[in-house]
Amino acid sequence: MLLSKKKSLKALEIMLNSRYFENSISSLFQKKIMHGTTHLNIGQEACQAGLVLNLDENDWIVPTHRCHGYTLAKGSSIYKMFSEMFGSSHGLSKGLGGSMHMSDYNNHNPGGSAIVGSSVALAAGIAFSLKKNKSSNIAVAILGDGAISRGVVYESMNIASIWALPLLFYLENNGYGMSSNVSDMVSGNNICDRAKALNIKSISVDGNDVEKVYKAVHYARKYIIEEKKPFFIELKTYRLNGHSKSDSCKYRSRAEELAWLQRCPIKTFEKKLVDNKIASEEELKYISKSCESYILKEFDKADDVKDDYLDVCEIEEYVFDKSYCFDEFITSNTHRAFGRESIRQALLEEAIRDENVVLLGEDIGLYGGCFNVSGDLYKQIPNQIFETPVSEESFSNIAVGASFLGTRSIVEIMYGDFSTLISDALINHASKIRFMSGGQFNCPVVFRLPMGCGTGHGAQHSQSLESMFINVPGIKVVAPSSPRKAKALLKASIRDNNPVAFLEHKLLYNLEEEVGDENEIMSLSKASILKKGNDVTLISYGYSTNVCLKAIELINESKNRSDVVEMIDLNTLIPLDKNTILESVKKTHKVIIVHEAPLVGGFSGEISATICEDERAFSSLEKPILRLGGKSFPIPFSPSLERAAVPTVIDVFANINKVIE
Ligand SMILES: Cc1ncc(C[n+]2csc(CCOP(=O)(O)OP(=O)(O)O)c2C)c(N)n1
Repeated sequence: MLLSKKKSLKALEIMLNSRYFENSISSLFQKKIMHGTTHLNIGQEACQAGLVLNLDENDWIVPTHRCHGYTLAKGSSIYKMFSEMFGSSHGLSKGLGGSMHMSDYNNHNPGGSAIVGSSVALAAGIAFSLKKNKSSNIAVAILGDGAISRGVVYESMNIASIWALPLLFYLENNGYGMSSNVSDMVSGNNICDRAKALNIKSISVDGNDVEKVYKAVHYARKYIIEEKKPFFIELKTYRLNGHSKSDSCKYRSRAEELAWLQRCPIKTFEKKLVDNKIASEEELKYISKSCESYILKEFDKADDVKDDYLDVCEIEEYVFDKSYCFDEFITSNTHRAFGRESIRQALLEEAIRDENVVLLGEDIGLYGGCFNVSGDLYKQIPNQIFETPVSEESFSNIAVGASFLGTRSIVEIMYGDFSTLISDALINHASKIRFMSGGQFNCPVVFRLPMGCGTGHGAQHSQSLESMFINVPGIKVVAPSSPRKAKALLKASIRDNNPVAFLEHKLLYNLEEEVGDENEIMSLSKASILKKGNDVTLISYGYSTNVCLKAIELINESKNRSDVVEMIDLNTLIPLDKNTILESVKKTHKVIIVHEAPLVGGFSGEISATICEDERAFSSLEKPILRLGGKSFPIPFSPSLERAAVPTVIDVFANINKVIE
């Protein structure tokens, strides 16, 4: 025997608790007492016990959708786990997460990711924070054999390797994805070769033998800490149940299932304990009985309060964290700066103010960033700048994972068009971790997204993609219109505890104006009235505000008046300052909304609905709302066509005239 009696019995207890918990979940689903779906890990318990027995309580794990056993083994309350399965407010995630998202901050577990493979990047983010904080702990990225086909897994393995992160890749090869056999889906015979190719040491181990698993993890953890490098373990195992509650397993034979049943990690370990005279059969029966009755007792406690749900009106609190407050401060102490400089100033000032602030992105070091925004920051804050490989999906999720330990990343995405590649981080993880964890985790990450056309970069480098984010609860969307606002709003975004999509129009970088000093900071919930007027309200955001301001100059000249147009610059799309819009509309009775993003599905639709839904604003309208937006074709390369793709000064001027006539 490799393990002492004490450790052996502890391993057995962990495995039995996991098995009894899963058995009761399975029967509750069969009796239709629980709703939704669940992924059981019956048969894979040795992987959980062998891992957790080696972990320090401050080591982190990021499980997958098949997360119960790890959550339980890491020390979470079984009563709270049952409660979470019921969706009750007593659950680990207050009933907001469910079977796949059992978060437990105190046990260093953010909960599983239901996006296969993404748990790996989140765990790499945690490992990144551990390393940055000079911690001696490790993170464990749990994944399945199905996940090994995801690109984000390789991106993360590569980053973990080049950054030497304290990360254990823990791959449970249970033979199948959902129904697909690993041999049909994964090329080559040896999964570990993939780690080897990325210069990560690896071993493959019998995942049904808890002692062998223990030994492998023991070695791996020591290696990660002493050699300061990641490690990869493949565990060969089998899930005895179907993929989820509704799987009849028609893709595998009963003979195969029976053969693996003979290798049940609990039964084989019990036999070994008896054969080696470590424990008697009576002793084992007693342990098994006490685990079973413990699980039942926890279930009964949860069952008593299973109908205690959060109220719908309480839920909002879990979407955005509102605890960090700062007062807006507009200074009279200003200096001239271009947009790229003002953003750089915000980055530097916030990084100096808070050592948790870090910058992540491609070529943001010596090169200075694609648009020379980071410039020579690499000299001023060398320990807070991290140049990444071209791996958007991974490093954006790394920023999310890092935020669980308090790191506040500002992620530079070279072109906002690559938002498509960070949508997993932003839409599936950053926006939801606070919610799915019942408020235990926040995600203070700013994604800087250079958007917009006018620079001749063609259709894949010129889009305005804000509509991708505004429809996702949990993301703030900020769109500055000028260098001064870019600085003050970026500072506020960095200090905010929520994920922010920060839309920087590329044409802002070359605008120059007076910019505030390090104390200036703007609220993330207030629009600005840039010009007071009486005849029409013009609403815009981002660079389009500048187009509108030029059109207003033309109107003022042609009418010889300066109070025709009331110009509202939104500053933030989410949250939206509805009040400023509605009050202005009630005064002017006419509205034009302008943006560069395509009109169809554009934010102007939301603003229009906001006005129409307010009885007083709607009834005060004297003309239909007029919307100007991008055309329904991709941004063309040809300069004149590029100009024609989005609203121009002349378009806005002509439409103001039309509306006020
Ligand atoms: C990105 C993504 N694609 C597809 C799915 C649907 N899905 C859920 S589990 C699963 C199989 C995962 O297999 P594996 O990684 O081996 O984990 P296991 O279920 O065997 O534990 C799939 C395809 C998903 N959740 N996420």
